[in-house]
Amino acid sequence: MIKLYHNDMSTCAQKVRFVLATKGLDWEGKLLDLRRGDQQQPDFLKINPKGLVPALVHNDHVIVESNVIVDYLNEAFPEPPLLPDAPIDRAKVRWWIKRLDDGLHLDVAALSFGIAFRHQLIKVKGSDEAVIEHIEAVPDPYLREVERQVVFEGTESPRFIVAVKQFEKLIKEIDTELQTHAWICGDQLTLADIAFAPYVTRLEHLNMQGLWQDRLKFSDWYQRLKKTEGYQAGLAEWFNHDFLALMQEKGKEAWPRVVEILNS
Ligand SMILES: N[C@@H](CCC(=O)N[C@@H](CS)C(=O)NCC(=O)O)C(=O)O
Repeated sequence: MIKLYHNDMSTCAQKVRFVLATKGLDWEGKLLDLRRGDQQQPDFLKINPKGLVPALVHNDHVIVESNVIVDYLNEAFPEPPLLPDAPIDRAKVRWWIKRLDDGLHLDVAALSFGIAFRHQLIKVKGSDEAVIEHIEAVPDPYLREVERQVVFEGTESPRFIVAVKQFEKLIKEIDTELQTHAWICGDQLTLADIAFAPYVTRLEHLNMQGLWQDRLKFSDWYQRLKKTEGYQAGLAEWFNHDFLALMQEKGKEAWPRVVEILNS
């Protein structure tokens, strides 16, 4: 039995659900409300001391870190393969995915909180003191620091500016790859495409699709990705419409500031 501790809109959980669906696996889910702080409760901290979703339990083994989880699923359930055959091509996939852990994941948190989730957190918690208490309780020091910076300073935060620039660069690089092959690492859909799908989706939800309006190969890749069964079952079916409405509204307000950053 596979059990997944997850959240409907978490990018890392979306990635894992995309893989589970692509492999046609049955799984049982435990949904955590991240604004309420379910991930900071003692029972969950026993599963993932970092207080982060997703966490996967398979045959009584706990596996955390979404990129480790998808690699594990690909090895434990080989069909269809989501890594290429040649070692050099597998290395390329891993290099792309590593970039998420090297910074892009925190960049998307900076964008999401800086534009939209800050408003949700302030509303749910009711006071600045309660927001600070929530942030101070985030066990992961890197995420805690990002939240601390962007929740109060929003799109003016230096951390937000870095994140916009990093995604502009990433989209250009993926578009360059796609000039010569259909998917990021060749002519086969791999874990690299799946890993980036939730991040591009988050940008779209935050009304930042202008970042790729002139990047035709990138736009085409994203449209093809969205049509896959894995995307539909792993992402689209879980979209939380309250979150989408908030992200759209706040994303539209923030777009002029994003353009200002891109032109600076
Ligand atoms: N490196 C981790 C990152 C996981 C992560 O940051 N999860 C977020 C949701 S996408 C979370 O649980 N956040 C909890 C919080 O904001 O307190 C992974 O790839 O699994």
